[in-house]
Amino acid sequence: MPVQNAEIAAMFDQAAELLEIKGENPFRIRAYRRAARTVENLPKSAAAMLVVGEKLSELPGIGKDLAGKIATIVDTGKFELLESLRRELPGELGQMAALPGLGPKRVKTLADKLGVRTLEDLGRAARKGRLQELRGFGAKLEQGILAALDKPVRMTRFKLPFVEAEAKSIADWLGGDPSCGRVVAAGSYRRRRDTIGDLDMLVTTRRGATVGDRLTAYENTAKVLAHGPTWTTVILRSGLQVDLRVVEEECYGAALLYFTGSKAHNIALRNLANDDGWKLNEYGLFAGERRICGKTEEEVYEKLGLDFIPPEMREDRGEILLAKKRALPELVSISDIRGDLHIHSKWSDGAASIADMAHVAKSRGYSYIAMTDHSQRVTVAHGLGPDRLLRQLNEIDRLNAEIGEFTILKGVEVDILADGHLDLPDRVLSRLDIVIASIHYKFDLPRDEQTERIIRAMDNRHVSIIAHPTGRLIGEREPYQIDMERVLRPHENETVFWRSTPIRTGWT
Ligand code: DGT
Ligand code: CA
Ligand code: CA
Repeated sequence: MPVQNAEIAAMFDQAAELLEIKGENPFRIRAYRRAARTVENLPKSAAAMLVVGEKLSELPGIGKDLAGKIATIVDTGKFELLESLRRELPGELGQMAALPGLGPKRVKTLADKLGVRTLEDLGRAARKGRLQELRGFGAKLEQGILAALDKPVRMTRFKLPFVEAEAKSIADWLGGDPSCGRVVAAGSYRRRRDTIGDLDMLVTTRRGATVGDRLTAYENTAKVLAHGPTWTTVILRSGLQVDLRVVEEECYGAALLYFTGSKAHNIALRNLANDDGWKLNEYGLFAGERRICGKTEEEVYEKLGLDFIPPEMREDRGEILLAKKRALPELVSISDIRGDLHIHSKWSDGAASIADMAHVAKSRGYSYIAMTDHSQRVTVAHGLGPDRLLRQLNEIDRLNAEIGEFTILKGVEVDILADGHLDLPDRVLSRLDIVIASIHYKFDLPRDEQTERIIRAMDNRHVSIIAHPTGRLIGEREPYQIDMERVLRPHENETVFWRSTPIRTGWT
């Protein structure tokens, strides 16, 4: 099993973090982070690209040097720089940098000034009040760190796209066994939750043990926790646990239903079955000893008097009642998406030109995109001030005149300043079709102030959308404190909370 893109990206990210703790050149640090994002988002594995001779050095943010490093990682599974950084900076500095309020810079200060190297050192120093004596730390930060250290160790969950890559390659590998029938990933993965605790794979065959053997022999399997004729559990190199269940073909539907979950949905279905004097389990739906059905999920839902419930809705949050009333809503699917209203280009921190993005969007069948580069306050993203933004509008006019049957809307992602004012004057905002307002700093304001800040931004009549309204980064950053009910409540004298002028789409 070749090294996966996510592993390469993680190595680059960890190296960047340790380089930052060492106080190395910020350009070098940024280069590793940028390369990590590029590798993470590649449509195919870097290892596979190297095999067919595709040049990694032509990817955005990856020059000859980094391409060489990726090739070595793919060859050896090792990143020499990261290993030497780990030797140089032992302890738990990386984990520390991930704590709220701390980052590589502060961790460096802690290591230099207080000799803190482990989480335990950190807790000790914080309890003695040593942190708040340091410049730029303060009592509040110290409290925050103590609170974070106090929390029970959070179980690591994995992001959906990451698990998707793992699931596909496991399915390919298991499918190589001639006795293997269907291979499907169930559990929270099939319900498309944003994070996944472990991956539940279901396989149909009469020779379960050999498929289980094959999983234990998978190149990415790091540890075998359990292995029997119908159930195998392993841990992958990435740390992801995989539960493999083997069932016979005639139980496929009932088993898939059971292992897709959620647990709450299963319990509700089982109760429905009980109401009819039946029994539902992972082998089928039974009346006494007699099997009523179980080969497909559809049959089971039908016998229970329900419409088929898509996995994404199986959370016992009202879907069963709706299915009984034949009133389930239709889910939004990719083909429903007509455009994208939040796009960055090379003008700020995007990777492509406006023309390239418009053409790709058009080729995907979209009717429109809105260009929404950052405003000037976000200097790291090379944000746009009034002059550059107005120049961008000319470029958009030119492109719209050429492209035909497609509209590039003029927009911006304007920063909400600390007091709720916006980072661009009204005279500029009034020239745009769409204005996204969002917060990129001062995430730690008290709830009331943060809510006021956003509401004030919404009161600007040019603002059409508040982007990432909680600031949460899945698995990386907690949401900021905000009273969402209040943000969503219609303003007095207002019938709807949509506070902008309608979008002018140009062709309608
Ligand atoms: P995760 O892994 O934490 O993201 O969430 P799930 O939903 O994948 O949970 P997991 O892996 O523990 O179990 C997979 C499915 O198996 C779950 O969605 C429903 C079913 N299941 C597990 N335990 C029970 C149980 O105690 N009762 C019932 N009825 N179903 C269960
Ligand atoms: Ca699971
Ligand atoms: Ca599981």
